[in-house]
Amino acid sequence: MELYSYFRSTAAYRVRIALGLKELEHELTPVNLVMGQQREQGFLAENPQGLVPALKLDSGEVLAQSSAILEWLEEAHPNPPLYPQDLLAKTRMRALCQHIACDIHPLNNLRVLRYLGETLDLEQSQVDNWYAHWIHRGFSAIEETVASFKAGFSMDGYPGMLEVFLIPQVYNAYRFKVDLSAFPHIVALDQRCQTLAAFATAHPIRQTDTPQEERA
Ligand SMILES: N[C@@H](CCC(=O)N[C@@H](CS)C(=O)NCC(=O)O)C(=O)O
Repeated sequence: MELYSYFRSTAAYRVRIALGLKELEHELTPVNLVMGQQREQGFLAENPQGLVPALKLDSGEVLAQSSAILEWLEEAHPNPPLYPQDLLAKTRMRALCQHIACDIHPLNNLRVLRYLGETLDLEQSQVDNWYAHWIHRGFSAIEETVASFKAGFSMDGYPGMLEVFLIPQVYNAYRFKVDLSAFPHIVALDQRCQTLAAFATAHPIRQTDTPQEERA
């Protein structure tokens, strides 16, 4: 498999983590979003949505949208499972994942922040406040669930789909210097995840396209 990725993309980071948790062999093809490679013909021919991630399967088919890719990975490669077996628990975890993917990430996406600054002419401090506001609103709805994991993870003894979605959003919150002191359980879960190979390998500071100055 070939994953079209960008080191800093939180949506691509999700898929990198899941590929690692499932120990699936793959190659990474960087798409430089700052240089606009996502809008070049070569990439658009693979993914007309012009966004990363995209996953090219061994059959040559290309899948778009991180949530759809993650559902495919879960069904095509069920071990280890990243959702609980119990239908109610599974649906609850899906709801938290969608909360991150649909109600936090799109509001704080780089193209939205750029539009606020460049088109609507907001000051940088206003854009930063926007970013922090949606992180605080979003993480407030998750903190209590994460507290219930105590020193563990969303699955029985290991991370599941919730961590796949949440940890990249935590990385991005740190990147934008959001104060996360109101979310001690999310911060602690992030620290536990970073000790695991799948998360450490997928981290934006360790990608082939990570610029030298941002490397670990
Ligand atoms: N809902 C999409 C979001 C993908 C997305 O927004 N990707 C960003 C990077 S995190 C991107 O490719 N941005 C390029 C652009 O906006 O031109 C997903 O989950 O895959």
